[in-house]
Amino acid sequence: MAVRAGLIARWRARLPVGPRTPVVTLHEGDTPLVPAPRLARRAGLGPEAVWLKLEGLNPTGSFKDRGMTVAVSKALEAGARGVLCASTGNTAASAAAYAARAGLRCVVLLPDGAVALGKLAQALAHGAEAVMVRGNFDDALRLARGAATGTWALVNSVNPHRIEGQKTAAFEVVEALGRAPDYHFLPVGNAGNITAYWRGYREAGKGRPRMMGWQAAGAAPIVRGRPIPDPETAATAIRIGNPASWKEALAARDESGGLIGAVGDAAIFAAYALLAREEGVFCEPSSAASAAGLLAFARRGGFKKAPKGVRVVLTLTGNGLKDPKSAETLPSRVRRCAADPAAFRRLLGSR
Ligand code: AN7
Repeated sequence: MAVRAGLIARWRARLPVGPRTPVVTLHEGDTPLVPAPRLARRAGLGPEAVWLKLEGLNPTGSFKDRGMTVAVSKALEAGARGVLCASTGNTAASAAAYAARAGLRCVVLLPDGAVALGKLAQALAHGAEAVMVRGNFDDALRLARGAATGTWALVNSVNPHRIEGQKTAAFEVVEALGRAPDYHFLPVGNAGNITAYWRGYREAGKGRPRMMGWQAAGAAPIVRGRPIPDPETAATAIRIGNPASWKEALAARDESGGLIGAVGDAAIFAAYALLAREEGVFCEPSSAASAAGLLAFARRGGFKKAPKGVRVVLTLTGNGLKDPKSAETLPSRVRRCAADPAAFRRLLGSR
């Protein structure tokens, strides 16, 4: 089989597709799993303990493509004329790209003023019709669910085909490590992805990690045990107050012996900077919630009883390039220089 043929080609037998399903693919999946030795050291673990699943290297720059290839293929098979979603940005970018490829209309409902620039640019570039909702993601999802009838297919993660596609990330992790990791850290927003990984690990049948989900402290309904009417965090991808897969996330947590915790924006942005500076990996702020969660868990002694040879995987869900405004808040060093060799030499010599 061709390298990176797309995840339907690769995992067809484990996905809800048949011989008549028209496959809409951008050859998503097969993302790298890279070691993070400096992050591991900061967590008090050995250099081969912590691995990063770089989902930002999918075609539209996030893990959403795994779900979207299946959801849009199934929508086309069912005779849909258009796809519809609410989104904090990445789902919209992915839906727009796959809809463009399938020749379907795409309407995206976005919380007005709370979507990262790159994601909006992607959705518009692919020809999606954007609707800016005066409200948050939860309001937008309510509108989308209410309107998804007839020839409109809803491609949010309440669509079961999304979860099916996204579970393949767990298959890849198991393949890369030879077994499931002991812990899997990931950010939690609408809680589709934690649901998908947990299903994937169970189906892969090579061990079960503790599922370690992380919400932003200002948008942590699962941690607080109640919906948050006005979620707030600069990690806009996970600015969600009433996750659709709440029950499934609790099941993943409890069946795996894991936890769902909260990390503040300061910790999220510190982890975002650390991954970029020390590991050479530029993810978006929401993705860094997994690394912030790892450090918080380690600091409170979570790995005290961890076996030697413990394996920890973090999903970095989206690419840092999606959110240039957040990147501008990172400590940085910029100087101006005349277009003159002597001036530049002087500048190089000074710190
Ligand atoms: C980078 O695009 O909800 O818990 O509408 O974009 O499965 O929702 C995005 C979520 C983590 C949370 N990291 O995953 C959307 C949307 C990134 C994200 C999450 C999202 P879920």
